Amino acid sequence: MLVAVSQLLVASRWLGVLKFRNLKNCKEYQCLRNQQPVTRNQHLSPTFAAEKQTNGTMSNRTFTMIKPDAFKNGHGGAILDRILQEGYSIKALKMTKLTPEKAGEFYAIHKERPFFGELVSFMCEGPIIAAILEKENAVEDFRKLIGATDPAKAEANTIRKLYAASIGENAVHGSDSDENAKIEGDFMFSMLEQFQ
Ligand code: RTP
Ligand code: MG
Repeated sequence: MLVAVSQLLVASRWLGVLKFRNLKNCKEYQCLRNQQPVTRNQHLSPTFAAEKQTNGTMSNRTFTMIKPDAFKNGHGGAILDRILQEGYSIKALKMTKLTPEKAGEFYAIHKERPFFGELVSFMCEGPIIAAILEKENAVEDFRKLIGATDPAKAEANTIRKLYAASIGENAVHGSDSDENAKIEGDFMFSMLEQFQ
């Protein structure tokens, strides 16, 4: 009896040392169960979250997708390679395929535009590669790196100039603000898939 009690005490001490947590109380677990993205700040310590806010915007991260045209034409590897060469580090990465619902939600800002239907069906045509990228001044620099929406107007050596065929099928997406970079990254990646 005494032996059993002492074993129980030892086991409970180890559980304490290992900081076992009840999975159901874990935000990441609840987020995955509910299939809802959780904003990064919900996971930050209060001090760190405050620092991020007082620093103003989180200008060191952007979100990108290598669109179905570039993927289908075999440019995914070259585009990722170029992104790394330009000094971005990858903080989240996945190959996936959008549903019309998800593509429509992602580009909801354009829902009144005449090209919306075409855009949604193009984005669901095949696999995409989604990524969160980090570098100083990431959003603005990445927009320069991809070039103008219409590849015919894009500067030489930009990703769209090199790999895109038309204004509709233009190889890559890049977030247009720090705020949208965070929203889009959280839309595509759970917190468990985003790295520091
Ligand atoms: P993105 O959001 O994909 O990075 O592109 P963007 O900011 O350069 O351009 P945006 O105005 O946000 O348009 C979103 C995407 O819609 C398609 N589009 N088609 N047919 C057209 O006139 C037209 N205009 C835009 C493109 O795929 C564009 O990237
Ligand atoms: Mg845009």
